[in-house]
Amino acid sequence: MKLYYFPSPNPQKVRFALNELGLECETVPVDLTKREQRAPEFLALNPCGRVPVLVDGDLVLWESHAILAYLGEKTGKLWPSTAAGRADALRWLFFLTGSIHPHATDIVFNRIAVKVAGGTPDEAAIARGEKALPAPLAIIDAHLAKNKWMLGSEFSLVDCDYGPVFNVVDKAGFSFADFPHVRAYVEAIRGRRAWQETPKLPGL
Ligand SMILES: N[C@@H](CCC(=O)N[C@@H](CS)C(=O)NCC(=O)O)C(=O)O
Repeated sequence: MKLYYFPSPNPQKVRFALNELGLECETVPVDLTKREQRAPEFLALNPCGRVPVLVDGDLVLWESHAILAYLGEKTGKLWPSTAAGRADALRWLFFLTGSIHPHATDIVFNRIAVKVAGGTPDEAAIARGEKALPAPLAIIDAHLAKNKWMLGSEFSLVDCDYGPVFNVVDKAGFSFADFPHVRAYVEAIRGRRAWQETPKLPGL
């Protein structure tokens, strides 16, 4: 397998998952600061011009959540074995996409990505993100009050999804003071060797 990678949250989800699963995978760097994601060869793999992209034989797959689901189905590890369990996993992946990512991105993009890639922070977007993120985070906090990991007592690929996002939201200065279970979860993610071995940008 090959993973087209930059050390930002969406590709980190996949690298973290590959590390947890112990799968061999070549990393192909795509430097977003040099706009390598817009190169014609890369756009031929992902017309959206975004990382991650996983290539496994004839399969060329983009969208981090599809890749996580694929790795779970392919290996049968860190992924539920029942239809109801898999639906639960997908529910949390969709929840991250639809209800958390837009607000997290407003904060993280404007506090971190613009510094890395060059640009001017949109302060109104940061304020919007800070206002909107607490509602979905409260749902996750209540869930984590009763569950050690996103799918219950066992670590799963869904945690490979949430971990990198909450890590960078924290690094972007969003306060988890009102979300103690999310706070503890971020520290538990950071304690995992597979996460420690996932490449990161300096200070993130
Ligand atoms: N929904 C996509 C989002 C991928 C994404 O936004 N990746 C960012 C890095 S974290 C990227 O490649 N940005 C480059 C760009 O938008 O030009 C996924 O989950 O894979």
